[in-house]
Amino acid sequence: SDYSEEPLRHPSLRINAKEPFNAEPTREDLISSYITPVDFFYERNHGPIPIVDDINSYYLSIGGLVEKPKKLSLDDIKKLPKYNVTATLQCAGNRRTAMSKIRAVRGVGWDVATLGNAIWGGAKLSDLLELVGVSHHTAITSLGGKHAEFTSIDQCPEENGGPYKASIPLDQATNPAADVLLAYEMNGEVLNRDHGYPLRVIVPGVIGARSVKWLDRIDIIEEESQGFFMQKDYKMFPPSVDWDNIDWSTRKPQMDFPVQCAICSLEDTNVLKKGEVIVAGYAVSGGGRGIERVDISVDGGKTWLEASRCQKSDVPYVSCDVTSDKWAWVFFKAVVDITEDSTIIAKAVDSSANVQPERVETIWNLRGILNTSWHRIRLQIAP
Ligand code: MTE
Ligand code: MO
Repeated sequence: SDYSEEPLRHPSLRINAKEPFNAEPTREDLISSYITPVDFFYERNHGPIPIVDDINSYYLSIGGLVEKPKKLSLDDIKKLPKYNVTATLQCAGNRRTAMSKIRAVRGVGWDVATLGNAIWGGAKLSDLLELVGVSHHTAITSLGGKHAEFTSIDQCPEENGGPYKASIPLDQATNPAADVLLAYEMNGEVLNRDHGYPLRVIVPGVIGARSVKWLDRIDIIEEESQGFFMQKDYKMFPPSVDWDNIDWSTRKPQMDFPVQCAICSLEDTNVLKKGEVIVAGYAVSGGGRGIERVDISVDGGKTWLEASRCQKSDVPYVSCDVTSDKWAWVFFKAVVDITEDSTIIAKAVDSSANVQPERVETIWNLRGILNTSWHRIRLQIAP
């Protein structure tokens, strides 16, 4: 694979793997604004970043089990109604490093910042599918299609050098309310190469792995995509399954993200003076479920207080209303008084009253995905 023409990246990103390039911002940078600047937005790649240098020869093909297959230029896609959707994209591997401390897992190590919140600008997939005769009333096409498969133009070793692929159910793909986007803008700017130029899919509320970058084609297919990342990766296994007894076919590809939160104003271990400490971070759930509550404990879980929550503010440390960005994270904040060595915990509850698992041991899985256990950090009082 050729990594000689990778884009320049912001020097403050923490690089977890160079080739392919995988990096996340610092905790502090992550919560410095509600809308994550493109420079601080994590990157998860499985191969070199493709180059599309002649946009006039770029076409998106839509085919498979449709009656009217089509090839569209970027201009054609831009003629469809444009939507701006604020959505948090989170890698299923977020917080993997902490899970790997229980028992080794396979995968790139990540701290708690493998996510970001952007304003994605583009066309709705539901509008595009109307153009090929697939509407929301036909959750199955006349030719028997039940899933929309996205294929990129990159090359991944896991796909034997072929392109990255993923699929979502047709019912979600054709539903305007699901807000699945073909995005050509990120935070009002042209989508950059790292994040999928010229066109990527954004599937709000779902693990990042389904939001295919550098989109080449969309196919309506009968079964879910048989690609590596759908069938042999990004599935949640129980702690009893290991590499010598794994049967990938027994589990479904992970789609919705469970409820998650992490403290970003502190590191996992801290030495501080006695006094006021700011406990702030993000909370987010999948499937469009909002965050109902964030609980903080400063005594290892004996007693709890409720943090204030905030959306839409560029000043994360000021309490404000949680408004209606249903696909986006909320920031939380609590100011606590620390007089002795402490374990601080944060845990969130979503709008369906889903809670986070207390201990990472109970959700350990061999690929180290979906570590949504209570986030605990250690605070030591400086002598
Ligand atoms: N799309 C392609 N074509 N190739 C990839 O390697 N990685 C996926 C997804 N889409 C990937 C991809 C994964 S696992 C994640 S978490 C997100 O893209 C990351 O998107 P980002 O790099 O823009 O943050
Ligand atoms: Mo990911």
